[in-house]
Amino acid sequence: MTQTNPRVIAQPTPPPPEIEEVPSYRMWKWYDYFTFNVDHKLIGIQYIVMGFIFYLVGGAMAIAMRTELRTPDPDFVDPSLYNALLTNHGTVMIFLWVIPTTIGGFGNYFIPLMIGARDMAFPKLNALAFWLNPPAALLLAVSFIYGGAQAGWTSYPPLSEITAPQAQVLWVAALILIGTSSIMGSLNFLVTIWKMRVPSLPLLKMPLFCWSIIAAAVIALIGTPPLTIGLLLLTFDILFGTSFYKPDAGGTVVLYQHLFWFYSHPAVYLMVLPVFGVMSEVIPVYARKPIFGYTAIAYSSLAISFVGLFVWVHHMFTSGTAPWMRMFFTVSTLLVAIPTGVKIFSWVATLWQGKIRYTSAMLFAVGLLSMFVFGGITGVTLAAVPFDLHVHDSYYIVGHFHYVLFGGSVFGIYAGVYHWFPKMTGRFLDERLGKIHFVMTFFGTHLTFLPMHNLGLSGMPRRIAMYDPQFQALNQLCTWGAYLLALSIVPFYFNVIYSWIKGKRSSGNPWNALTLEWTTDSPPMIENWEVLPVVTTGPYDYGKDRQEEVRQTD
Ligand code: HEM
Ligand SMILES: [Cu+2]
Repeated sequence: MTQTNPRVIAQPTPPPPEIEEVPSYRMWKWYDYFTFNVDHKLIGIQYIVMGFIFYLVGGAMAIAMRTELRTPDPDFVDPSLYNALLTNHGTVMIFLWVIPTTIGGFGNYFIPLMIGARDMAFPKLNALAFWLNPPAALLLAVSFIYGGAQAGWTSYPPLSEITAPQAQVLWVAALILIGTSSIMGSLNFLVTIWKMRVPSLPLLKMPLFCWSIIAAAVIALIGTPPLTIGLLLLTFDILFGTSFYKPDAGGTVVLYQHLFWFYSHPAVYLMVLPVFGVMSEVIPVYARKPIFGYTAIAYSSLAISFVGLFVWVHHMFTSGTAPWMRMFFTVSTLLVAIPTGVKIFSWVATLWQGKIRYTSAMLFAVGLLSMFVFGGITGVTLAAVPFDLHVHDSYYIVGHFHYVLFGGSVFGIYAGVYHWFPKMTGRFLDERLGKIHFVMTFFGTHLTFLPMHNLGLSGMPRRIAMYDPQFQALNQLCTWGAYLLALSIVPFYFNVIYSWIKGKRSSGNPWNALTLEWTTDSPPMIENWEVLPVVTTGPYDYGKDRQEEVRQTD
């Protein structure tokens, strides 16, 4: 096992030499990935591969919607199929692509490696949590036999109680399975990080990715149960004739909105916090500089998850919410911008005067920075009640959340894959294809989602398959952008599959990085280390003249 010599770290790292040696230790076979296996690395790969399959499914639904929206009339799919595509596009992209890939995938693969552990605290629970997802996906697929859930990914009653009830109940069952998986995973992460760090790794020396996973796990643990209750009450209304959400029988639809958004707004932080963690792992490595404001970044993750639990009513400013409540949630929503800003400025300060190497991972990280600032600023505009009343349920909203979800989470996932692929597979991705992928994705994202803001400001509502002809030109621009995004994944998926089999072999630490996952081989042996490491340096001490180095003891 090669140990990195930190003294050479100050210079931009030359491309790693070609290595020929094939790892001699036992490794999982391809068929192991289809089994109930408790190894955290294998489970991590199961989540990532599942995520990238559902990215294709959610993306195909998006392309079908955009093809429909090329013209003002419903001439590609009929309106009820459009409703089903819309509902399941949002559901699949959030619950079967971004959340499982970031937390389930990167979290499972790298948390134990980053803290010097051989596995997660509860390996069997870990495997079970993964295997709750494929049946959930199956339920969503079966729901299309009944026309598919039709009421949007928010599934507000009364619409969700009167349209496609069988499909709606299957949709609910799928979300409850995924929610249970998320609760199990969060418990596992918190106990693992708290109890299984090597003794030489205090909390405030952990890689920042660990802090982002802690923050995300807390959100999932607090937010998921209310969502589950809200969905169960919806099912009771549909199946057993109760009236929790039936105003004419004493119920109230606003109750559902509160239970739904108490989870679903913090859920957006479930989707960005892990990629914020990826940002803090990627930027110092390719800027060759210590991260700026380690402690501030660590605590800002916790601050985002704490304040983020008190903003959900900003989705309900048009639901007859009392003025005092609007005011409270306007202020709390604006407050979230502060810890987010702390991260953004710290990353910019880290880049400042760095010896930056624009690898594909770094390009996506810097791309995320610009996309997220844009999406974040439009988010701040929506916290202002007078403005929100005008653009609520318009394409301005659709443009806003795609900048933070696509420009944020998806860009972050790409950065993580380019950065960690050599560690997970022992081979490099092709950087030329990576750069082509980045350019197509960067311009495709702007072309697809920027015009949506204008459409919304001009009054185009969301969730409709037919619209006023005045909106056609900008819709066509969005559709061409979506086609470019669809095309952009070709060099990426080809690169991943080809490189996984035939890519240049990587050493244990091709980027000369300092966090613990890079002290293992690539890919790591099943037990991760022969002997557990002892940490003697900070995770991002690049450029610092350091005598110490990571050494082995038993
Ligand atoms: C691949 C590129 C994507 C394209 C072209 C795309 C396109 C769209 C369009 C056109 C709509 C609005 C449909 C309407 O209101 O009538 C929509 C809705 C939505 N999208 Fe995407 N999207 C993409 C990626 C994503 C990603 C990565 C996420 C999340 C992680 C996401 C989450 C959502 C959600 C939650 C909705 C709202 C669904 C609803 O109204 O119930 N999308 N998307
Ligand atoms: Cu929100």
